[in-house]
Amino acid sequence: MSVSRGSTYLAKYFRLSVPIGTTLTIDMTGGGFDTYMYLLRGTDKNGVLLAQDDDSGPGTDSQIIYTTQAQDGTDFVVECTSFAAGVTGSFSVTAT
Ligand SMILES: [Ca+2]
Repeated sequence: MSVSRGSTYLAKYFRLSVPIGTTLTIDMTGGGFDTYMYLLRGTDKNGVLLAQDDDSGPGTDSQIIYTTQAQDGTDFVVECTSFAAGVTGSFSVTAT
């Protein structure tokens, strides 16, 4: 379930660890559903929200570009979820 969007939303969480000052480009590509994505700082799904995105990628896909700041530390969590409740499907996520 999604901490950010509610219990009726699919959510998958991925941890990242990157140096301070890294510009992250995170793309979530939906397999036929409208994606939504959050970037949190911290080591779990209860981290502090840094950014969120609905449709900045192609179509209804999500993209977040974020440069990590000193106060963010080095640990981040990406929450991959859906725009609409009750949606399930496969997706791919990349961080570069
Ligand atoms: Ca979307």
